[in-house]
Amino acid sequence: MTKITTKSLYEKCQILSKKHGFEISGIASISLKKEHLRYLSWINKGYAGEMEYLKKNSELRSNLEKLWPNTKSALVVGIQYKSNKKNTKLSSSSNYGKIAEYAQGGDYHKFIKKRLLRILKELKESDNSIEGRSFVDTAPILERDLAVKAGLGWKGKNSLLLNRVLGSYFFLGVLLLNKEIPNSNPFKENHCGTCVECIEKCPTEAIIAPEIVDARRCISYLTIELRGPIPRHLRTMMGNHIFGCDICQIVCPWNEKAPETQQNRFLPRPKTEDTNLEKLIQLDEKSFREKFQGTAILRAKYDGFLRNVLIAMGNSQKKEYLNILRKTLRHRYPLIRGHSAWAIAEIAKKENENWIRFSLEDRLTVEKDEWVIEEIELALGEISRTNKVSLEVEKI
Ligand code: B12
Ligand code: SF4
Ligand code: SF4
Repeated sequence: MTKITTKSLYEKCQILSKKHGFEISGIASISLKKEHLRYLSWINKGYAGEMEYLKKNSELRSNLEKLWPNTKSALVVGIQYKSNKKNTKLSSSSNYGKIAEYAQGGDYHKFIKKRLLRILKELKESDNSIEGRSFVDTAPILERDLAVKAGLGWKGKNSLLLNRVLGSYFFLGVLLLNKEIPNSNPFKENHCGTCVECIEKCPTEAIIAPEIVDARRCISYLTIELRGPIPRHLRTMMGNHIFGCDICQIVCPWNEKAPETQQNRFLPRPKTEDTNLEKLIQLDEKSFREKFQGTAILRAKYDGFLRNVLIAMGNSQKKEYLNILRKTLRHRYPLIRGHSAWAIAEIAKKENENWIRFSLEDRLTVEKDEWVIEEIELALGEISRTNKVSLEVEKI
């Protein structure tokens, strides 16, 4: 079989990327020394929180040859997932939880990986000495930095990769190849200009400087990656986000005219769309798995997802939820019991009814988990404090 020239390999990569549904693609050089130093400083400042996988093998990120010794270049691809379908229930009612756009359709990891492998297969048909390895989130790769080098766009102040046509609602994937391929021109401009919308509108002030996100404050991290309790000082800032967050993308002017995805797979699934909080909190583990099968939502795990739902219920301050929360106060998962106590206190702030306090005091006599006991005590403290304040206000 004749060997393909590097120039036509470059063109072939672009053509095949389009053919397999990737709207944007480019070839990047594989050295990321400057970006790696910044990455290390980000890790050392503790911004990764409990994402241990980001701390491991950090040296691989600067040198993709260490990740796969045959690496000579990287094909970087982007695929749009934005849907124009609006969930009208969400905008009109706080009975519903918000799921980030990327997670409302089918999971992207396997889908993108498969398509990258198809590209590889077709590249091999022109030259069977071509080898490759495909990655989507799965390896210690600085995908957005590689994407800048591949000319796909610039890193916005929210740290996401922005493209002038697609905005930021697209996924990235990387195919490492064992051939030297001419590099695309790296993207040099930064089109954020003086805009600071994402920084100003982030509800938890997680974007601490342009391009730097302290993940420990980011709702996406809190609702997806964090396994234990949500830090108390951040709970009220989370609103009704129950999986991920899109605020720093919604407010971005570059997303206003972004086109809709061409992939039906990424459109919201009817099952995922129904995010009625009262229904979600009553899911058992089996029905949770069935409802969200094939979506990224399973990553939060059952107790983590219900924890998020409880935060949204507490933030709704709806009295109707109190009965159900008394039940979840007895749930078999401590994480759910503890957050139920918090949600009860948030709602009880508005209600001056003794039975709410009694139900927490009652639970305190049987609870064995230390963290849950602390949450109940804090909830009781919060209720007496706010009720005292409201009684004093009444006297005035
Ligand atoms: C870990 C991770 C997260 C974490 C951390 C977020 C983050 N900003 O890194 C959490 C869970 C919070 C997260 C959230 C989201 N994520 Co995410 N995430 C990843 C993952 C797996 C690794 C990213 C990583 O390595 N982060 C580590 C830090 C160090 O990277 P960084 O921010 O680029 O760090 C730079 C800055 O700190 C900067 N820096 C440091 N010091 C200094 C100093 C100066 C002066 C300057 C200028 C810069 C600077 O340099 C560092 C290196 O470039 C990638 C996939 C991948 N392998 O790349 C997806 C990825 C970034 N996520 C993605 C998505 C879609 C999201 C969400 C939108 C999901 C959602 N809707 O909830 C949110 C967006 C939140 C946000 N604004 O970042 C997409 C982004 C696509 C795009 N268009 O950019 C990716 C690429 C996944 C994919 N394959 O498509 N994510
Ligand atoms: S995803 Fe939400 S919480 Fe995270 S940085 Fe963006 S706006 Fe802030
Ligand atoms: S909202 Fe403004 S500052 Fe933030 S990424 Fe978009 S253009 Fe850049």
